[in-house]
Amino acid sequence: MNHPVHVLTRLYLILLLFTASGQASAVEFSTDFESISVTSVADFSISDSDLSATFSGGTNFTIGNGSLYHSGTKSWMIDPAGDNGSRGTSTGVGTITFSESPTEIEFYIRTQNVPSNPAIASVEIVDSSNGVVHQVNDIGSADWTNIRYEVVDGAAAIRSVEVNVTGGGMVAIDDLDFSAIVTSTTDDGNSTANSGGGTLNGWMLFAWLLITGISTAFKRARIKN
Ligand SMILES: [Ca+2]
Repeated sequence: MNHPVHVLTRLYLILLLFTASGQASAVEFSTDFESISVTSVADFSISDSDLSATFSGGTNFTIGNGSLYHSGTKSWMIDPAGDNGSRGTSTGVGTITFSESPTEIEFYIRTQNVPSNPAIASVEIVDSSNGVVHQVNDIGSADWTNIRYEVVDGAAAIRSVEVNVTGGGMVAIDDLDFSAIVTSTTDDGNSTANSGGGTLNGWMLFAWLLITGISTAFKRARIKN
């Protein structure tokens, strides 16, 4: 087993294992909420570019109030807690979860203008240890608020986005984009376009195995001689 040819065979097998492993790439998700219609409170998912997001606690349809659409004629809307007739019963909380943890997220949010009983809304971005990493409390009805958050290197991954609304009107979320690292497996030797750290880590592991393998071969050759 200490013949250099055997060492090279083992290194070749390690290389094969490496090339069959995943290729990490940054993927962009985008939705304008126009492609789906949910008229009473229900969970629904939207898919785009190998990613998906699940929206819980709200509705998504053409309600006929232009101030609740940042684009088109639909948005994701959450009612304050209680019975809201044909839209069903709301908890006053909307939650977004993701197929892959976002590295960056952006969307627009606005409350419904009800002068007699203004809606009050807040947004929390929650990380994998249930910590609130970003919070915006002053969501208003006068204009859209742009929410944007980027995970810095080494920080905990994003688990969810939570939207709370109280008062006399709805809160609407529209034009949501996020980025995430997706690992894809190729079995035909063709690598996918990638810019993620996974590939770099893979090559570093391979280089380390190559160096230690050659070192072992030399040591064994010296012992033999
Ligand atoms: Ca829209």
